[in-house]
Amino acid sequence: MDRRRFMRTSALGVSAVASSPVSLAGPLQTRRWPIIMSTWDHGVAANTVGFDLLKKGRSALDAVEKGVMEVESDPKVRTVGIGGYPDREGKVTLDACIMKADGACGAVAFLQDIKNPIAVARKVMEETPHIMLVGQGAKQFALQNGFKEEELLTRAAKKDYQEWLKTSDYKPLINIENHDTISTLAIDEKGVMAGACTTSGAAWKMHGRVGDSPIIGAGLFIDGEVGGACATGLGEEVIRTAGSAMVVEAMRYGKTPQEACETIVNRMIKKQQNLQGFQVGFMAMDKNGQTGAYSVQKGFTYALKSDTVEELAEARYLIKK
Ligand code: SD4
Repeated sequence: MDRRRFMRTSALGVSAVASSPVSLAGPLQTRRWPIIMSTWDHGVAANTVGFDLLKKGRSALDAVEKGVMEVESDPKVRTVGIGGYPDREGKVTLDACIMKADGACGAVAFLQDIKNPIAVARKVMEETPHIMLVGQGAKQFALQNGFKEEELLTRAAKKDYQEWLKTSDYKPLINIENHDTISTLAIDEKGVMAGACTTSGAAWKMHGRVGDSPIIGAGLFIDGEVGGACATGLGEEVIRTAGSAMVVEAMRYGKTPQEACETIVNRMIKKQQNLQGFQVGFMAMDKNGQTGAYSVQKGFTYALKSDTVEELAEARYLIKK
């Protein structure tokens, strides 16, 4: 296995036996939490913020929300939040969702001018009878809830857009460099899991296009009885296979998180024969904090942080050239 690691890395060990009455983990399972895991290299920044909150006794929900907000708010990250690549009309449109172990969830899609879509998604979950708000309605809801309207197309993103306009070359297949959604899964001190997923979506997409990231069951799925999973990469393929929900189902029926990610990538590949440049990665965590990750192509990295492990690793992958 190809694994790139840095910082302090040590093996996950038996640290305690789950005994909390509110824990969703079985009483005899090995406790591996608090733990947090995020997609891609920028997952390190999300984990730093999120793990700090977990250690202060805050909920997994707070940890995943605040963790990914760190990345949404960083204009240097070109695939999430402010500074994200725009669509073919030069508009930055954002998608995000958040989910708790008990099935509560919220999402926003095609949201413009608001840099932290994940916080709006949480508000949708907590303050409305709905799960998803989109476009103008999502923006109106955000403004009513105190979010600030901001220009999300930074100077750097505008420059790239103008460069892109010269050819306007749009391929719906993924370019591995321009798709780096942040998804985060965490289990808090009480053994409760939550997840978050947020993105500016595919660069140069059609105006109005929404990918998998805000769709519960596609970009993210959490079931406290089993665990959680999230996706990154070409959203159309993830939606087609109900990706994250299927990874969780595979765990429900006995697969480890690693096996579950591999099973669903393999299933996806059976349906989609055009593998040129097409990347999807899944990341999974079971309710005990065991983790796994797998992608179609080389290059999908994820960051993991707990009391005993802090690493940035490259996931195993299917297509060996
Ligand atoms: C999308 N899945 O909009 C997102 C993009 C992505 O890593 O994940 N990038 O299709």
